[in-house]
Amino acid sequence: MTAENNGKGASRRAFLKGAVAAGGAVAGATMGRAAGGPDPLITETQPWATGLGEGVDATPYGMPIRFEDDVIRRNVEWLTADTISSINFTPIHALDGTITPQGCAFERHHSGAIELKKEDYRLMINGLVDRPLVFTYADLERFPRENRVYFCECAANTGMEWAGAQLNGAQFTHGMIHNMEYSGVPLRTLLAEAGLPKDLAGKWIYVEGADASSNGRSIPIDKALDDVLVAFKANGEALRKEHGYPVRLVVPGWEGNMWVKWLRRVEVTDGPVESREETSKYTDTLEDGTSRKWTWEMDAKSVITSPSPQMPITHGPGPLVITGLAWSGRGAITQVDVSIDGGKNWTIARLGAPGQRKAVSRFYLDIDWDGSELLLQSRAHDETGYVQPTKDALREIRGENSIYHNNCIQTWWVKPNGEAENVEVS
Ligand SMILES: Nc1nc2c(c(=O)[nH]1)N[C@H]1C(S)=C(S)[C@@H](COP(=O)(O)O)O[C@H]1N2
Ligand SMILES: [Mo]
Repeated sequence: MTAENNGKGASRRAFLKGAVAAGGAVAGATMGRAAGGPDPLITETQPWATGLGEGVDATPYGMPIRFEDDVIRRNVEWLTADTISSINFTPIHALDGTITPQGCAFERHHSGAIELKKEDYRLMINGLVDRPLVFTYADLERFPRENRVYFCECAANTGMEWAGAQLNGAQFTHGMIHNMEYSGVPLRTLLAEAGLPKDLAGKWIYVEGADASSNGRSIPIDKALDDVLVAFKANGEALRKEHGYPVRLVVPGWEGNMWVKWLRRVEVTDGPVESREETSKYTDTLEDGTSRKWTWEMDAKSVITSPSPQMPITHGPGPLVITGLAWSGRGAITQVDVSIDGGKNWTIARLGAPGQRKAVSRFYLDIDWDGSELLLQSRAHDETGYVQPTKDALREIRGENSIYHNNCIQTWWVKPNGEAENVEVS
C-alpha cells in the first residue's frame, strides 16, 4: 500500500513542485507509507469494529476525547505563585484554524473568577448622561445584537522575552491570546439609551467589573462609540465563568486588560480616571527609564505554532507543514512572511482565509524539508502597512526592562532531530 498506487501520489508530487525547497528537493518523498509487512490495523478486525460505541445519552455536553487531554491551559510556575491574581496560557501550539475554544482559552484574573448569576446581574450607566440607567441581563437581550470575531491579547503576552529567549513553547511565549466569535450589543446603543452630552470632546468612559478587583479602566469616548461590544455569548454559547459570565466588554484590537469581565458599570466622565490598572500597571517602561501610558492598540504580531518547542517534527525529511497565527489590533492581516534561515530570506505564507479586522489569521507554509536545521521566523503585515519588527529593533526603543506590548519576531531553532528551541538571532 503506497501513496503511488492509491492515486494520491501524483497530485502530491505536483503540489510539491510549487512548494518551497529547504536546501534542495528530497527525491522520492511520498505522503503514504511504503508497504513493508502486513499492517494489522489494515488486515485485522479491530475491537472498535466488533463492539458497540456509546449511546447518544452518554455525553449531554461533550469534552474532547481523552487522547487529546494534553491540549490544556498551562501555567508558568514562577509566574503563578498566587493562582488568584494570575494568568494561564492557551495551548496555541496544539490548535489549528483560528477560533479558540473557551475551554482552553487563557485566563487572567486580578482577584479570581467569580460566579455571578444572570438574575443577579446589573449593568449601570451613569456619569455625564441624561438618564442614569440600570439594565438587567433580560433587558440587554432585547437590544439588537451583532456577531463579530475578535482576538483578545493580554498586553503582557510575550512580556517575559524582553531580556532574552526564556520560555520554551509558543503556549508560554504567545499564549495570552484567544480569538472568539462574540454576540452582544454595541456599547453605543446602550450609551444612546442613557443619552450622551451634545459635546463629546474630551469625554471618556470608565468601565469596571463586579469582581473584587473591579479592574477599572478609562476608554476614550470615540472608541466606546466605535466597535466596543457588551457581549454575552462567545463561540455561540454563554461566556464561561472565567471569561466574565454573564457579560463582558469586548474592546476590539485593544489590550486585554480593557476587556472588563463581569461588567457592572460604565460611567461617562470628563477625563480619564487614571486608575491603578492604567498607571502603576499597563504602562510601558522605555529605554531611558520613563514610562509611556495609553498604549491601547495591540500592534501586528505573529508566531509559528508548529513546529515549535512543544510541537517537534516527528517525521523525516520531505513534506513539512509550517503553520502559525498572525493578528493586528489596527486592522486585518494582509500578509505573513516566513523565514527558515533566521530572517535572511523570506517567503510569503498562505493565509487559511482572508484576514478579518482585529481577528486572528492562520497562515501556512508547506515546504519540502531536507532534514537540516531551521531558524523559523514569521513576520506579519497589517492593512495599515505596518510590518512586525525584529526583537533588536524593538529593544532600541523599549530597552529590556519593559513587560507589555512585546510584538517582536519570534525565532524557533529546529534541529535535525526535529526538536525545537526558543532562541534569538541577531
Ligand atoms: N473584571 C475583570 N476584568 C478583567 C480582568 C479582571 O481581573 N477582572 N482581567 C483583565 C485582563 S488583564 C485580561 S488580559 C483579560 C483576560 O480575559 P480572559 O480571562 O477572558 O482571557 O481580562 C481583563 N478583564
Ligand atoms: Mo492582561
